[in-house]
Amino acid sequence: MTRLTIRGVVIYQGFLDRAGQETVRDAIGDVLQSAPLFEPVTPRGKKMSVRMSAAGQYGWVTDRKGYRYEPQHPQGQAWPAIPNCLQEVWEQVSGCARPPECCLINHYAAGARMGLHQDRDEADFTCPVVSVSLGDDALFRIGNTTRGGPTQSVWLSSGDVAVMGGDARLIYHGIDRTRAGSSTLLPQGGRINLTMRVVT
Ligand code: MD6
Ligand code: FE
Repeated sequence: MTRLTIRGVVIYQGFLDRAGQETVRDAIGDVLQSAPLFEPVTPRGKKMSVRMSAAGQYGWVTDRKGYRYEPQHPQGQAWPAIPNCLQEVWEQVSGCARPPECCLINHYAAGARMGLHQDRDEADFTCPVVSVSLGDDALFRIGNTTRGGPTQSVWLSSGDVAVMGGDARLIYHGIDRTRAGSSTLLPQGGRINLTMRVVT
């Protein structure tokens, strides 16, 4: 495992070995059986290129009504619990005494991307956001705590964990592109990114 810090974002490359990645992949497969991926729409009505779902007490959703956390899937059911294997990752890297209340699931098919954004819909910024990457490699762009200015990019691979906390908690970041076919973890290909957060 290699640990690097870019602009305060701590990246553990190879945090999960193949068996650990398979455990998380299978647990998320179970979550998606009861909370299927959906196509989020921005408040301005633009379809996002990722599909989303969530686990935990809250899921992050977006539609014409805005960005927010909701205790239920758009179909009306409660979100499934956050799998233990992911809670363990949180305990190992977050340095936060509180457990995660949301594990957001982002699925990237070939060509999907995520524009530069801040994660700022949570009430308590003293807890970090912890991300786990599965499947295809993705080019992660890290900017500044205000919009604009220079950015730095790093490839995230399957099994990598990124922690955005402290002074980096509100940094702008996004995914420019993925490398289709770079991983054999997901049978249908693509990439899954899991981000755990304390919401309240
Ligand atoms: C992604 N990640 O890797 C998008 N947010 O697909 C995020 O938006 C993110 O990696 C907060 C903290 C870490 C992240
Ligand atoms: Fe984010």
